[in-house]
Amino acid sequence: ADFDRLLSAAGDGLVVASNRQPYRHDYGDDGEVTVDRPAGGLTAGLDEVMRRVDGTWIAWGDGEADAAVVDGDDTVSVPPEGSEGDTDSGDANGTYTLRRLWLDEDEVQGYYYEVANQVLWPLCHAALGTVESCGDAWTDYRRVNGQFADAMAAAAATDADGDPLVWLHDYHLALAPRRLRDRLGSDIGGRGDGATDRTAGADPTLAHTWHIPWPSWDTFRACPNRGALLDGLLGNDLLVFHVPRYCESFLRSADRGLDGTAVDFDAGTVDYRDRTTTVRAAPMGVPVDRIREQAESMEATGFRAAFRKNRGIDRDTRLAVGVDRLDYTKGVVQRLDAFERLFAEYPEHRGEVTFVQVGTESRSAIPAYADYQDRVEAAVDRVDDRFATDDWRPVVYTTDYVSDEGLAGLYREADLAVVSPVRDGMNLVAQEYVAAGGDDPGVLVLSDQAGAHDTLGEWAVSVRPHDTEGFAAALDDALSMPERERRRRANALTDSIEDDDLDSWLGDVLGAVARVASADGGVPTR
Ligand code: GDG
Repeated sequence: ADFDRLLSAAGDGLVVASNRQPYRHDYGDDGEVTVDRPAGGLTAGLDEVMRRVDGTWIAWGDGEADAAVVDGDDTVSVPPEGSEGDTDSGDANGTYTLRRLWLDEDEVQGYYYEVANQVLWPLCHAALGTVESCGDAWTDYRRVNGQFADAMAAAAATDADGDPLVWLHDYHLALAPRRLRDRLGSDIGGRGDGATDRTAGADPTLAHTWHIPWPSWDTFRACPNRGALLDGLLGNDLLVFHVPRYCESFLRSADRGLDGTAVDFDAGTVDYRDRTTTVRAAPMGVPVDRIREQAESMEATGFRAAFRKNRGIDRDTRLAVGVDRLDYTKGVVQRLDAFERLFAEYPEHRGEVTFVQVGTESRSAIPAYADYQDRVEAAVDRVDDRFATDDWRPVVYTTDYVSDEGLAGLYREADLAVVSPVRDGMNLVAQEYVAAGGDDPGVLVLSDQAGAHDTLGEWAVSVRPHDTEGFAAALDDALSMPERERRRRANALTDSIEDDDLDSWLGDVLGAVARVASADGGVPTR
């Protein structure tokens, strides 16, 4: 995609805001700086875009309050100086500014753990029984969103030759767009000298991608802060979800949940205060070429052999694989129930196939997550106790971190991937599995509750995660699928993820931004 052209159509500068930072800098006792490279996927993709346009990325400086004390600065240039070996000079053409917000413990608790992850996350995944009452935490969420807005306003001012593009990410920042609009129209920073901020003349385009589902209105109306959330998000010019279903739910919520909105369902727009917000779907993709290279690397090949050896998995045993953050939305417990049913009802698979679950620890400070980890372990033990023999294990479960190459190798080694969330905005693992496939591709088993099902469902084996019996039958089908059929589906899946890869998604979002910006809030053509 021609990002440079799209970006110049969209504006002159690019400011990205996300909860997670793309790089972590750690400062050793000897003063040496070490840098964690961005993980794969979106962060790495955006990092490349940022290098091309010399923009500013604003994020929570997670985990390094000490660094702020050490160097007294919250802004670094990426790639930073003094990080020998960590900058990949091959593609590190260009630098950008990483501006970190240092949050105190109470803010992290209220903004991140309570509102973002115990209210908005379960609400948007329709897990109302898991939503906690947020009380004072709402104040922290509002304050941190205000801090993001201040930082965005300052960054937009630096880039303000024309009208910059501000691109926000996700449910941590729902109030920030409105706060930023408020800043832009007034004197910020409490200078009290009556001078308006330099950004007051600029009219940045605000785009926001929401990476998780938007729930139905009937679910969303359970949220006591629903009006404030909608008011916040309608500060954007463009709001992007993964699939049209979420756009429709958002439009319905905007129609029913906030006074003063005028919603055009056909055009996908909301008029509110003196602004039009355009709501669009753009299904996120994965960096297919990069994953394919990783799957073919020496490291991947080595990992595959070592994994079987270390975990006692016979060379002839077929593998099914699941890869998830340990989150109650991911359906890992239901998946283990389905494997238990498979081995009980279809005994011919005993001794023939092992299910490997990679479970990455996540948000463990939240009780619902700690409980979930226990439930997953209990289910693994139960299936193992029931079916394991001296030379075969039905389930291999690991919480060890696996490198990107190792993961790509594991995908290629597996005869099936089982992606069965009970609800999931998109799910990138489904696409990564297809991207890593080689000459002898496997079968994708995919929940109809994942956004990815809207784009890949036709060629996957579909499951409903709570229908244990149907799920077990689907696993049996997938394991017994004739080679011709398997290849036919794999080819179609591959075509789909190649057409809609990460670059194409970035291009789609930037293209939608350009149309919104050029129509000056009018209705874009798509
Ligand atoms: C949110 C939405 C949406 C996991 N374990 C390891 C590892 N991973 C990587 C996977 C994949 C990523 O983590 C997980 O992405 P998902 O899309 O499955 O899920 P969320 O984290 O919930 O992300 C989701 C996404 O945002 C993007 O918009 O698709 O719906 O919930 O990339 O590969 N990677 C490595 N080692 C591991 O052990 N290297």
